[in-house]
Amino acid sequence: MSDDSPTLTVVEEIKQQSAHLRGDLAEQLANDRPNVSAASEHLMKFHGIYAQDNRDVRRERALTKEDLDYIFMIRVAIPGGHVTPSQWLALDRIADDLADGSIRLTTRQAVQYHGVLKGGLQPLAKTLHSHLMTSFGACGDVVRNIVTCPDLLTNDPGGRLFAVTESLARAFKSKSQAHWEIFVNGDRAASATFEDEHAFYGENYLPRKFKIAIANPDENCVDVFAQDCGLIPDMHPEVGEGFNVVIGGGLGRSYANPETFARLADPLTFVTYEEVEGLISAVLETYRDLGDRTDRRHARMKYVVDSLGIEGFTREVESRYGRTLRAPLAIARTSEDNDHLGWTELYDGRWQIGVRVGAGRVRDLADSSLRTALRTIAEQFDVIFLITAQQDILISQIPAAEREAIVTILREHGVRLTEDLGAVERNALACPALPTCGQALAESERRLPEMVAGLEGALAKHGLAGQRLQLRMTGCPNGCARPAVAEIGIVGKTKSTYDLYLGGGLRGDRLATLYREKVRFEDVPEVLDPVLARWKEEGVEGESFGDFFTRVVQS
Ligand code: SRM
Ligand code: SF4
Repeated sequence: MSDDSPTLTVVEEIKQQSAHLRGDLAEQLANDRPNVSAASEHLMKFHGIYAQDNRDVRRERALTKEDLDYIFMIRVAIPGGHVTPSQWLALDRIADDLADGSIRLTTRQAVQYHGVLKGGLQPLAKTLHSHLMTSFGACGDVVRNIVTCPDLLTNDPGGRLFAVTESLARAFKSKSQAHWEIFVNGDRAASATFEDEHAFYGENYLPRKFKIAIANPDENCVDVFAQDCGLIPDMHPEVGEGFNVVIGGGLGRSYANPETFARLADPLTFVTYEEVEGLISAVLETYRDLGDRTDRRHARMKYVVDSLGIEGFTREVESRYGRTLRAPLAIARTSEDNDHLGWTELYDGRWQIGVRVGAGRVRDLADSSLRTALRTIAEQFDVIFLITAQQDILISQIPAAEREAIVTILREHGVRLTEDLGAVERNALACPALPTCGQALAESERRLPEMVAGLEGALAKHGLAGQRLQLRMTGCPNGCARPAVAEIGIVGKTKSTYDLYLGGGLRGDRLATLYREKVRFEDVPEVLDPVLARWKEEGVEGESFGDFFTRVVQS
């Protein structure tokens, strides 16, 4: 390497020297220690596993000079969030047998387990594998779980978009056999197809994660403009059915690095169904070649798009794609997002019920046993489960005659249905944050109910009870619950304070702006009070909070 070669990050070296994601993971898993080496921690992410520790006991353990309480988080990639009843039953059993008793639905339609011990990682991977699921590629510098609007999966007579979701997930899964060898089979013999493992990702994989979502053209429940690559189905007057492709979105920011920012995706091109995989390959190659491998905080594709501009980025994609990109169609302004909660009749006369899951945490509590209710439904009915990008669950393909029985099970287990939900509660999102997330600066999921109650109280005070108000809360500016595009985004700054972002919108096509810094958790409703009062007084009929804030307060 010449002297002026850029210094690559440590993670780049670890990837390169890992023999396609193997490293010394097998030895690390086999030893008696409760944790793994730092290099293995990085490699494990590609296998969908995060090394964590229970942060609630960090301090007391430090005082008594005990080791950290090491635990692992495993994320299961579930393309489109589509789960069969037998898969759900397997996921349910894992929660008790190997994790902390909960199934955590994520904002990208995946499932996470928390509190897994090192000895449980291989059994967990084996169980997933035997039910045709995997955590491989759910994290790491690869294409992440493909998100798809549930309506495109269950309300589509041809099942074409389900096929696209699955084929993109397959096409961009790393070909490395490492996960099979180390976690599933336990057999460390070198793969017979070692050469093939270089396919597509090469030795260094991508500079960072890459996110794809397929949106409903009529609404934006998947937050398509927050993705590295978004696909919006449309009909081209000359080439027929296909997708408008938007690229370069991403919401993460870092307080320590002012060069980081949230960005909405730009339109790139229109492709047919047959062309979509080739086009995404060219985009990924462009990113693979041009992404910043010297600073992981500045390595997402949005920074490449931003620095080249959309024209420059287009030329780079064209040179790898081997042809000129077709111009994108004008993207219709979608209506507000659909949370898919409550009952929907499907095209074939069957039904779907969407059930709210507070912060995506499926578990049994004293007053509501959602986990048991879903398990009972999975045992008794031939339905499909769909995890949404709002951390909720849909029970789909229900014959009309079984609707009542399913509602009875939900009610008997104390599950609150759509009609029981408060207006803020219904759509509020929160990331896991403490005690598991190593990056959390403040609480999120655990204090969401208090924040919801505070905001519902503030709405009621102004005679706005029942008005929709979209709240998203995170424990740090990485933005895992997508607060950067929310009407109200509450973002952890210090242990007890949050930055308030206002004015995103229900169509997900506008970034929220910083309204107040370092607000104490308890003070959030009070700080919002004057803006809510103005919304009541000056808002026009039917105007959402985000639209009002942008039109009146921010201007
Ligand atoms: Fe995220 C890192 C949880 C969706 C931006 N995210 C993390 C980690 C793994 C923390 C870590 O690096 O140590 C969190 C695990 C905590 C825990 O204890 O479980 C975590 N992210 C989540 C989930 C579970 C939040 C949720 O409430 O559901 C979501 C899992 C998605 C999935 O199934 O794949 C999740 N994360 C998102 C999203 C939203 C999205 O993708 O639609 C974003 C913003 C969009 C984006 O990527 O720009 C997001 N997560 C981040 C970032 C910032 C990345 C960046 O560009 O700087 C990090 C930090 C990082 O990667 O270094 C991060
Ligand atoms: Fe952790 Fe921050 Fe993501 Fe919340 S937003 S899960 S605190 S990384």
